[in-house]
Amino acid sequence: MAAGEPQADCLFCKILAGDVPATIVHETKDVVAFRDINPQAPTHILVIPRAHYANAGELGADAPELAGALLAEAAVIATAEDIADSGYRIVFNTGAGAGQTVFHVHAHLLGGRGLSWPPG
Ligand code: D5M
Repeated sequence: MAAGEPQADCLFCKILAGDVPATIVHETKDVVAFRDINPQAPTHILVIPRAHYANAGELGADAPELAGALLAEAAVIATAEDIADSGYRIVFNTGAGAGQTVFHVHAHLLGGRGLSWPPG
């Protein structure tokens, strides 16, 4: 398997291909953002690279410029969604033990309510 190539059994690759519906809020040539189907905050958006990397560690190691682009777009979306001033959180669950269930790297962009620390 070549790094970054679409995976037939990947839910988010299917969303990118248009085979599974999603409410897309933002896209660039490298990054797509859509609303989480099970929102944990008034604004809960997933920001993903078009290229398939399993998790944040793989993305950072194999494609650091793309990792930077993803974070930059998350900030653009936070401003567009009007959650930047009140504060927002970007979360990469990495590994099943940390709650990752979809193994196509995604940033959870959460905002619109108070966010406590530490997370669960
Ligand atoms: O986050 C995976 C996230 O993906 C979880 O918050 C639900 C979301 N999800 C799952 N299926 C869909 C579809 N079809 N559209 C939008 N959002 C979806 P993780 O960090 O891997 O647990």
